[in-house]
This record gives sequence, structure tokens and C-alpha cells, in this order.
Amino acid sequence: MSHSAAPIITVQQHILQDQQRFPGSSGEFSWLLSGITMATKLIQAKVRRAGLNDMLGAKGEINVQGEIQQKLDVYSNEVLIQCLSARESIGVLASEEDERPLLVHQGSEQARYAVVFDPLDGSSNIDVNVSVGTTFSILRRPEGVGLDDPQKWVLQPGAKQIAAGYVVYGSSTILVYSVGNGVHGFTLDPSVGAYILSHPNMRMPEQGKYYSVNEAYRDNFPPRYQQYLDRLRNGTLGHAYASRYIGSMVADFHRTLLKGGVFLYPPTAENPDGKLRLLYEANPVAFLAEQAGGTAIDGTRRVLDIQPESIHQRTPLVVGSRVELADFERFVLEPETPQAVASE
Ligand code: AHM
Ligand code: MG
Repeated sequence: MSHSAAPIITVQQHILQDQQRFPGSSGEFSWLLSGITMATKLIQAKVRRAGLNDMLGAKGEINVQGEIQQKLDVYSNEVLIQCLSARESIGVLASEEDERPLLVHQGSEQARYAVVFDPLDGSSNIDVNVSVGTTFSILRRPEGVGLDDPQKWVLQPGAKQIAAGYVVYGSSTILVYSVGNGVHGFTLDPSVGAYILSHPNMRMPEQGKYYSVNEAYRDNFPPRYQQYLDRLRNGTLGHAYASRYIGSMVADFHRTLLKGGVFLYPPTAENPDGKLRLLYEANPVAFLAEQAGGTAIDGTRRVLDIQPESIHQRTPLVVGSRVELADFERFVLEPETPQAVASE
């Protein structure tokens, strides 16, 4: 008897297949990634109960379970560190929440990877029940660099990421990751606690209908960015765009990945480097965008080519579909071309 139903694939099975791309890794890479998936399941459980936690005890107080109430971003950070520091293959962890990188398994020869993450991005949205997320980026220990210099493990251009991804805690919990072999999305089935492949081989549409930017800051954007937004609105790219802005990068990017369009966090007069962090916000998103057929630039350069100078450095970000990004590059980066001038 033949069976026509599609197979059910969990993220663990998928990672094991992907791992064959890393000869000699003998299971350690899938073990590492399973630390991330475990942590995000714990985080999502806490996020889902956020309103109840507030009800059961104010921050800093002891709740009915005897736990001290913690801010969710602090909790998320600790959970990731707890889950990842059990993996012998990891030597360095760097988080948005910690000023310096954290050393784990000091002296272990097996420690070959660094993991950089933002444990709870967009956390100001928690109070109003709007999507938040976790982002992560995995780097290989550079040749000849020891544990005495953890900064060097993580200060590598995004093009060196061997894996990156995010989890969006939205109306469902979705994990999206890539090991440089396409982008794949998994939806958490909360009844069994497993991430199930729901979005294989994600491709960003060539063009979308939305732009996504905090337009309240528009007057402070460089003039060319302002004019670019006008082009999107006035139909220069073939249709008039609508806007969508959640204020959680992970959620705004997730929509851009699925529906196409462009997400921007431009430089402003006060913040010439924008707001987003290069290592654990822009880099994972840029890696996924490129893997899905999109483009990510900092306004002038490819994000993945930027050599980071410090762990928490910021970068402007323009990421999205090919058509929107090609127009950005033509219009904003080469403003002297006759085409750009003619359409002003
Ligand atoms: P956070 O890491 O403090 O949560 O800040 C990052 C968030 C991003 O998720 C989002 O894209 C951006 O801040 C929104 O900033 P703004 O309110 O300036 O538009
Ligand atoms: Mg953040």
C-alpha cells in the first residue's frame, strides 16, 4: 500500500542532515543547535505566560512558585547561557545582555564555536502582547586564536557565520535558520514541544508590497532615504507601497522574508549608525536574507562584509527583496545617474 502523506520532519532530523555539510563534526553541531532550540522552547513558554507572571508577583518579588520574578530579557539570557554552556563544543558566548563575551569550557580543545545572540529582541513589545524574538549567530573559532582572546572569536565579518537564525514568538512560535544551505522554517507544535518543518526552502519574493521603517524619525533620515520612501509610496517601483512596522526586528524581518518588500533602520542625525546591533541583529538577518535570495546592506556596503570593531557596535540596516534593494542601490548610492535625477 502506498502512502501519500508528507513526512513529518523535526528540526533535529533536519539539523542532522545539514550536519553532513560539516565533515568531522560528529554530532557536535547538532548538539550545539539543540541547545538553542531547547532554550527557545523555555523562553517561549515564559513569554506565553508573561501576563500571568505579572499577576502572580511584581518584579523582584517572590511568586507563588517561589521564584523571584525576573525581567523576561534577563530570564531569556540566563536560559540561553544555561543551555549552551552544557555544550563542550562552545568556547565563547556573547549576548546583547552582557557587556563582555563569556568564556565557557576554558581550556577545552573541543571548544570550536562561538555563539552570539540577542536573547529577547523587541522586548518593549512584551507588555502589549506583540511579537518578540531571539536571534543567534554561530561562528567558528578562528585559526590560531586561543581562549585568552574571546573578542577575536566573535569579531568576524558576518560572511564567516556558519549558521544563523531566529525564533519569532508570534501568534505561533517559529524557528528560522540556515547553515548556508537555504533557509528553513519550523513551527513549534506546543502540544508535543517539537519544532516541525513547516517552511522548507524559504525564498524571499523578488518584490513585495510593504516597506517597514519607523517613519516618525523620517525628518532625521538622510534626504536620499526620505526620497527613497517617496519613490516606494508614489508608484515608481510599479505600485504604491503600504507600510507595516511592528518595532520588533525579528517580526518585521519575518514578514519581509515571507512577503517581500524592504525593512529599514536608517541612520539618523543623532544616531548615524542607527540602532540595530551588527553582530547579533543585522548579521543573522543579513545571512538569512541572502540565503533566501534577498539583499542586506548598511546603506552603502554589504552587511556581511563589515569587519566588526566591537561586540555591541551598531549599524544602519536596509534589508529585503531584490527589486527594492536594487532601486535603493541605484537611487541612493548612485544619485548622479541620469535615471535617478530624472525621476526626482
Ligand atoms: P532592543 O534590542 O532593545 O529590543 O531594540 C531593538 C529593537 C528592534 O527589534 C526594532 O527593530 C527596533 O528596536 C525598534 O526601534 P524603534 O523603536 O526606534 O523603531
Ligand atoms: Mg535587540
